[in-house]
Amino acid sequence: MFCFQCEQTAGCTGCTRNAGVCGKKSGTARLQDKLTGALVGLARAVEGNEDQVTKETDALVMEGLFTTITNVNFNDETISALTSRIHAEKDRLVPRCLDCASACGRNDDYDIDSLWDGDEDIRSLKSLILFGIRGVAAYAYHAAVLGYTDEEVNRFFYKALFAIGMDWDTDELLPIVLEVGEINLKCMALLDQANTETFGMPTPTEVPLTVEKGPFIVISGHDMHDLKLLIEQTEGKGINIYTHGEMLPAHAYPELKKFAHLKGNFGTAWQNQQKEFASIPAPVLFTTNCLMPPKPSYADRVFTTEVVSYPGCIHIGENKDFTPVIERALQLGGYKEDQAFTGINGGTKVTTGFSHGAVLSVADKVVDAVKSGKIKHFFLVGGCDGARPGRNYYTEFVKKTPPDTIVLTLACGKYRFNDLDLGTIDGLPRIMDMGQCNDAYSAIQVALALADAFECEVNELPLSMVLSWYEQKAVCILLTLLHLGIKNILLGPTLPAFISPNVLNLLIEKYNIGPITTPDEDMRKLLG
Ligand code: FS2
Ligand code: SF4
Repeated sequence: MFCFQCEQTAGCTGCTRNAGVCGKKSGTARLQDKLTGALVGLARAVEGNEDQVTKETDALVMEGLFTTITNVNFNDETISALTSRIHAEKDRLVPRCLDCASACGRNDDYDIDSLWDGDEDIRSLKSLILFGIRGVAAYAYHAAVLGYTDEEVNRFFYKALFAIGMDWDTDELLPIVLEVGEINLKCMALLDQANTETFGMPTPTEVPLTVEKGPFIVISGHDMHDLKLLIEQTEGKGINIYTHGEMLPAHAYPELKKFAHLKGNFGTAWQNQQKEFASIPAPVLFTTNCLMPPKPSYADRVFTTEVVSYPGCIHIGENKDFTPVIERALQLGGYKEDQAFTGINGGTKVTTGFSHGAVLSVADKVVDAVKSGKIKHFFLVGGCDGARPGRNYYTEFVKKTPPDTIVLTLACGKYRFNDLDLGTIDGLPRIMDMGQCNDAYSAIQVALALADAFECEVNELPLSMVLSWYEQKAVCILLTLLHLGIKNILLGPTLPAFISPNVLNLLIEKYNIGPITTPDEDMRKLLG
């Protein structure tokens, strides 16, 4: 196997043995490569047959890309079945290829090994495209579930997949890399619209970390629609719902928070799940990544839905009947007494919901605080969490931010510091959680609004971005920031293995992107 798509890749170079660091087996990795090769084949078949593309074709591409994101699908059976569906769709588009006597190979699947074994700069650029569109596809998938799609986003998937299969050089691939960022901005806007029109504009909300006595279900991942369905199906059944990981921001949406049995948040970021789920008397439902291979101590309490799948775990299918999860919750019964859990810094509650709507509603206050010198600097400390040592950098960095600065955050990396009480500035909390990784859209909106208020470029604002990455959604978000021309981003805990030295130099020259160093040194540099 060869896989180097995530931050924890073996030796910071690539997972090559019998299994990846994430637990993905070599056979599964090969099937995921085949699936990706089939998607490139489908994109080839679409070329010239655009009028034959249907909603089902688009949905298949989104599902195929999303399935191969880190910590989503470990199930050979479902991956193979999906590949067969992609092949069947290709056969529908180019039926004559099947029985052609002199096959030209024009619509063949792509052999991903030729990418992994190819020139390192081409491999780097194509990896940025491939991993980036995997991230975009996840966001497009969540929006589509709520009935929101964007033709331009869908069309781009075929363009990008087609490019991956071509023998193109740096000059041809680089614009497509940046286009991934541009399209992702559109896609995050689409998902923001889908979430806010469906569930209302998030407002700042305090979320307790205590789990109350009685039956409960923990729901993880990013899919708000699944959460809504689970809340509705558990109403009046004496079962409480607790969010986990990236589901935490759900508490801030009016149409979700109105349910009294959506009680609080359980646990911290994804990499702690094997420890945190080991002894809870409740089932856990995964709607998306990040799923780790469940330990025997709790594997029979793990349920999956949508593209998430793990061999042996019960999967809730398209009918969305959560009865098996509900029955398990009632059978396990929950805690006998309330359990007071804390965040990793000892805090008993966290706050979320500082969406662009919430922050921009007090934009005057923010602008005044900057003008009067009460706020000297903004930091966006956001992104994914992970298991690699050194990620406590982000906790230390936030603790060292001066009292006249604001920390905006998003995604699961915030669990390193979101239970800290850093106080307020003129009533504005010093830590503002803007939501999930896709709510980077909110951070971008706020940055653009500030630039507008101060009549300057985003790069001229007293704003620094200190980002943490892990999986492929972070890749597309980073590409969006680069597409917007944002400079001086600090990235950690390590730089992606798939960025070759030449591509890195290019990013440094154009965007001055750099690795994190130490909290003290970076703070000095950023405030310097
Ligand atoms: Fe965190 Fe995992 Fe949000 Fe990522 S829970 S690393 O999927 O997309 O962030
Ligand atoms: Fe390794 Fe990450 Fe790929 Fe898993 S997803 S095999 S950990 S590089």
